[in-house]
Amino acid sequence: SQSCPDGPKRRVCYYYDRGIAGVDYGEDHVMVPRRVDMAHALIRSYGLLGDMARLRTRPATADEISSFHDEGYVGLLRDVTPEGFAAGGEMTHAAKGFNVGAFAKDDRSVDNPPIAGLWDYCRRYAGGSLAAARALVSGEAEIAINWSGGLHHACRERASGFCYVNDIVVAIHELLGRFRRVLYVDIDVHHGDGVETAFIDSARVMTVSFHQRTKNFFPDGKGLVEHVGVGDGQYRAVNVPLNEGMDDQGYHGLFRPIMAKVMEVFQPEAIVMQCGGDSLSGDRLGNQNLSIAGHAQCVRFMRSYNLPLLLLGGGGYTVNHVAACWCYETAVAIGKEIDDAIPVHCYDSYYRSQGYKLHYPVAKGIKNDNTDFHVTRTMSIVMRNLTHLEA
Ligand code: TV7
Ligand code: CA
Ligand code: ZN
Repeated sequence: SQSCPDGPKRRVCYYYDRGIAGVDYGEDHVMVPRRVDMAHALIRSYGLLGDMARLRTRPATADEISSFHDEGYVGLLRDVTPEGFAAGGEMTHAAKGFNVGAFAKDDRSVDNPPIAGLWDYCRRYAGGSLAAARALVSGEAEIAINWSGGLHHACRERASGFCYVNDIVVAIHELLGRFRRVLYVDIDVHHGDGVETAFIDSARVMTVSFHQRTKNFFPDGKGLVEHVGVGDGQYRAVNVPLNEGMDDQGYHGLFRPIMAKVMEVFQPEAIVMQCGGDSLSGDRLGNQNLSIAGHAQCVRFMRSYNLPLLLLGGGGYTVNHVAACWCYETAVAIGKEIDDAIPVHCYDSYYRSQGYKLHYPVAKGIKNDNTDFHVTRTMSIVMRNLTHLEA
C-alpha cells in the first residue's frame, strides 16, 4: 500500500447500509440501488474496509429530514405505498402534486415511483449523509463517504429525477453548524438543480455543477452558464454545461482551472462532492466519455486541498462501471493504490465484459462535440463570473 503522490493518508469514515441494496425502483427502471452493494462488495474484496472506520448510524428522523423538506411532503413519503397508490383516491392526488408516481394510470415508466419501503430507504440514505457530515464536524474523519447518497434533484416539496429526499442539502445544513463556508461540487452528468436551488441566495454555500446540456436532457432548462445565483448568493452558483462526448483531457482542461479559481475566491472550510458515475463513458443515460481514472482525478484534485471532504454517490446507470468507479475512488480517498485485476468475489461475473479489470477502456470513436470554441467560451464566462468574488 502506497500513499497518493498528492498527500498523506487521511482518516476516512465509510457508510454502508445493506438495507438499501434490496430497494427496487421497478423491474425496468434505470436506477438500481444494488450498484451500491456491488461497490461495497468490491471495496471489501480489495481489503479497503480495514483502512476506514465504519459509520454506524440510525436512519434519519422525520425532524432531521424536515430541516429541508416540507412537512406535507415528508408525510407523503412516510405514508405512500405502491398499494395505496394503486388504490387511487386522495393519496394518488397528493402523490401527483409531490411528483411521486405516474401521471397517467397506465404509465409504468415513471421517474419517481412509490416504491415499497420508500420512507425507510430515504431515512437510510439521508441518515448516512448526515452521519458522514457529523463525522467531519466532530473531526472524527477527514473524509467521509456515502455512496448511497448524492440524490441532488429532490426539492423542498417535490421528488425529481429518482430523488425523494435531498440528503446533500440536509448534510450541508449540518456542516454549516461548524464550517463558515461549504463548497459543493457535482460531477454527475445531470445538473445538481436541487442543491443549487436550496442555496441559490446563500453566501455561505457555493455550488458548482458540471453537466451535459443537450436537447431535452434532464433537467431541461437548468444549469446555464449564465445562472450565477441571486442576492447574497450572486456568483456563488457555478454552471459548466457540456455537449456530448467529453473526454478526460477536455474535462480536466475545465475542471482544474475552474476549481482552482473557486477555491481561491471562495475559500471554503469544507467540501461536499457528488460523484455521480453517469458522466463515465458507456453510461446508459449520460453521453460523456470519461474514464474511471479521469472521473477519480476530480476526487483526487479536490482531496489535495486537505479540507474536510464529504464524498457522495448519485447517478450511474451502467452498474459495473459505477461500482468499479466508486471502489477506485474509495481507494483514492484512503490514499492507497489498488490492483487493476478485480478480485474474485460475489459479483465478479458482472465485470466479465471488461476483462475483470477495474479500469475498463473508454468507448472508441465517440465524437466529442465539445469544440475548442465551446470550451473556451464556457471557461471564459465562468472565470469572468468568478472574478466578481475576488477580494
Ligand atoms: C441522480 N432519464 C438522476 C437522473 C434523473 C434523470 C430520465 C429516465 C428513465 C426513467 C425510467 C426508465 C429511463 C431510459 C432517463 C422527462 C421524462 C422522460 C420516464 C421514462 N428509463 C441523477 C431523469 C430523467 C423510469 N427524466 O442525476 C422507469 O431512461 O427525462 C426525464 C423526464 C419524463 C419521464 N420519463 C422520462 O443521475 C441520481 N428518466 C425506465 C423505467
Ligand atoms: Ca452535475
Ligand atoms: Zn445523473
